[in-house]
Order: sequence, then C-alpha cells, then structure tokens
Amino acid sequence: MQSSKTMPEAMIFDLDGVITDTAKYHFLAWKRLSDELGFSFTEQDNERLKGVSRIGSFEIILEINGASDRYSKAEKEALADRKNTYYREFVETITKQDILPGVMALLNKAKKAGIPCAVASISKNAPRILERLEIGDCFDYIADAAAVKKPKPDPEIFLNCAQALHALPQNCVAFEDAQAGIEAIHAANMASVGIGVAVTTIPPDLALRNTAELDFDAIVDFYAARQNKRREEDSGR
Ligand code: B16
Ligand code: MG
Repeated sequence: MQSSKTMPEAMIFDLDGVITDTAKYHFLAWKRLSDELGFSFTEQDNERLKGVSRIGSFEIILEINGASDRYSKAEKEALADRKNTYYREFVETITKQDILPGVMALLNKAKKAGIPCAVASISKNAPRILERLEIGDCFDYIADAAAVKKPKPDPEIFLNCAQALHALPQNCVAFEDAQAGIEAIHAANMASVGIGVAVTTIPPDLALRNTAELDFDAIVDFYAARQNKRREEDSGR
C-alpha cells in the first residue's frame, strides 16, 4: 500500500504579483516617467507589462503611444534606468508586512515537507526586494535575472531554477500572476498555478483568484492528480 502522497520535486515562485505586490510600484514609476515624456499610460496598460522585462515594458509604452521609433537604443536604456530610479524609491519602503497572504504558510509547509523552493523573477531588483521582505532564507535558489538571456514567455528562467534544485521540470509546480509567466511555465513542461492571471489566452493548470487561496495540501493534491492523469495518458499511448 502506498501511504505517502506524490510530492512535487520543487516549487518555483515568481516574485512580483506572487510573493509581493510590486506591480503597483512598477505602475507608479512608469506613470511618472510617462507623464514626464507626455505619454499616456493607464493601469490597464500596466497589465501588459507584468512579467515583461524593463526594456520590453518601455517598448510597450512607446508602442501604445505610437512612439516606437522616437528614441535610440541608448536613449531608451537611459529612460528605463530613470524609471528604475523612481521604482527603487518605492522598493526601499517595502517591509515584511508586504508579503502577500498565504505565501509564508505555503513556504513553511513546503520546507517541512522537504520540497526545495526557488524564485524565478526576471526583476533585477529581486534580491533587494527579497532582502526588504526578509524572506530570502526561505528559498534554496534565486535565479539571477541579469543572467537570463530570454525573458518570459521563454521557459529559460524556470528551467534554470529546476536544474539548480536538481528537479525534473515535469515534476515541478510553478506559481505566476502574469500571462507571459504561465506560458513560460507550460513551455518548461511544469504544472502551473495562476494567481489572479488577468489575461487567460492560455489558462493556468490551477487558477486561483489571489494568494490567500494558496493551500499546501490542495496544491499537492492538484499536482498528484495531474501526475496520475499524465501517467494514464502515457500508458494509453
Ligand atoms: P525590473 P516578475 C517582473 O517581475 C515584473 O512583473 C515586470 O513588470 C518588470 O518589468 C520586470 O520584473 C523587470 O523588473 O525593472 O525590476 O528588473 O513578475 O518576473 O517577478
Ligand atoms: Mg509576476
């Protein structure tokens, strides 16, 4: 008789929108830059920036404003750097009170169950944010965003985390709030848990409204059911 549950080999977490809500600070910083440049930029536009790299985000704002050809590469980088200066001012106000509900309980239970955890954020500010949240010790690995060549929806950052944790991608569960992130998780052949994903062209395997709905046992059950289904499909082939 098999008494133990099928456990994921690793859990991989996006940062912005999953561990803490920095999207509002990204919005305010881009809005400040947009106002300075005379561009329109709304909270709805900001949804398109979630999970997208810094320079990729600025290119979306330029596209929205029909200004894609206005700046040279160096000018774009300088303006994106200016936005980052504004963003860093907000980052310095973050405290551990800003960890989203449900996250600490999940991490603690994963640790107790011996499941290694990683952070897969493409934010170059991730190490500082984790420091401000005093949560860095909860993770066995934090991907180096500066070393990631292909941003989400490419699976690179998730595969990098799985490799670092010595886990097979198909045996990992990954958590994301952005459509680009869900696509990256699926491309990595991992099970996806979506947290309030706004655009659902590719729905997550398990869709939650917010992090308060994160529940360790429910996630393990979801993972075990998914693995069983996969095994059945493989044996039926
Ligand atoms: P930075 P994640 C992403 O973080 C954000 O969702 C996205 O809006 C941001 O542009 C990107 O990080 C880059 O951030 O400018 O700090 O390097 O969702 O991958 O944790
Ligand atoms: Mg995110």
